[in-house]
Amino acid sequence: MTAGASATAAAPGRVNLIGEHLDYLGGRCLSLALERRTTATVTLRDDDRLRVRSGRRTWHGSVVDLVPGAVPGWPAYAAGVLWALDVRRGVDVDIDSDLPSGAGLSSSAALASAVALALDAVLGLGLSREELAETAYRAESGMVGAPTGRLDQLVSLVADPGRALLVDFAGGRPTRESLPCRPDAAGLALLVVDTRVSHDMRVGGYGERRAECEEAARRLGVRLLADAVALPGLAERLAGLPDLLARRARFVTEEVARVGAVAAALRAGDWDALGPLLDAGHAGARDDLEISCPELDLAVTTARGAGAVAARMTGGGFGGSAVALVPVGSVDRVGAALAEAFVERGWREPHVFPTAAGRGAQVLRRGPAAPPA
Ligand code: GAF
Repeated sequence: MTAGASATAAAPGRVNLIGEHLDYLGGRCLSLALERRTTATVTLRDDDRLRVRSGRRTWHGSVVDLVPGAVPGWPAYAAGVLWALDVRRGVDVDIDSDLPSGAGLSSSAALASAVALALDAVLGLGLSREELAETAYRAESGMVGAPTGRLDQLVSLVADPGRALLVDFAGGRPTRESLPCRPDAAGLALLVVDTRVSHDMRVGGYGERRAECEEAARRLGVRLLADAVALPGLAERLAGLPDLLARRARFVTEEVARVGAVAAALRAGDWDALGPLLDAGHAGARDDLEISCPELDLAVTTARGAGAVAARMTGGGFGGSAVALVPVGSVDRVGAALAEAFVERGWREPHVFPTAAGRGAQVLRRGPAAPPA
């Protein structure tokens, strides 16, 4: 490939309807891609330099010096893709996004997925969507050091518009089923409520929860904690665990059941069934897995109180966003109630926006470099 050749790809963020933290625990997750996305243009250079630019922020380095932990901040997600693919020629990566970052909407997976797809297009690597998702995952876990599961990258790369994705992480390789997800056809809007409390997956709570769940699995004698649902006498076994581990395990085993029920409701187009299921999912995330925060709790109770038929926190937690299914005629009321409730507590107004189930990543353009904006 000659220097100057370039490709542009766009990859969406995601929200999870249910199945939180189950991707690394061998369970099923039910997610949909957002309409908001990150765009990456990758342009080949004739040296070994790597330049990553987003708006006015630029990072420079060399592709031959890439080692885990070497690149600070957001450019590491782009650099990580080159590292994961062992690309040794220099590139310019130009990033643009309308996806809020640090909002639990997997902006980092969208960034890595967009770079992976654009790089695949410009270098003609011919990788499958699954291989690209694995590449983006390795960029995030290996290069950046975020102890995440494999859900976000897969959703970003394979989602279909108007469909939710039920991904099963039970075997070595995730399998998936696409389910109808058209709340608009039932007169409902899907709102994302970004609390603007940001959490970094690389530090703190997320990794701690992962370690606790792995310890609970070990003590229960199962390989992955989601497998505990099949244990005979589960309630007694949970009672024999230290309280904290019992609560983590209870969340996981109950969440496994909720995923099945929410998937069945989507297949049947029964949106009303989601109310109690998402309520229980949020309560479990708050009380047992302890990944919620006061802002997420307020977002959920306020949205429900103002007319949402279902609401819960979504994503890794400790900040980030909630999702709410709201009758179209109540969207303004729910938005106003959220703003008022947050301001009343002296918090910043949440950022609320509607979304449909969006399309997975796409190559938007291939060819010579686009002229500078
Ligand atoms: C984050 C992680 F990156 C995912 O792998 C997943 O565990 C999610 O939190 C929680 O469901 O987005």
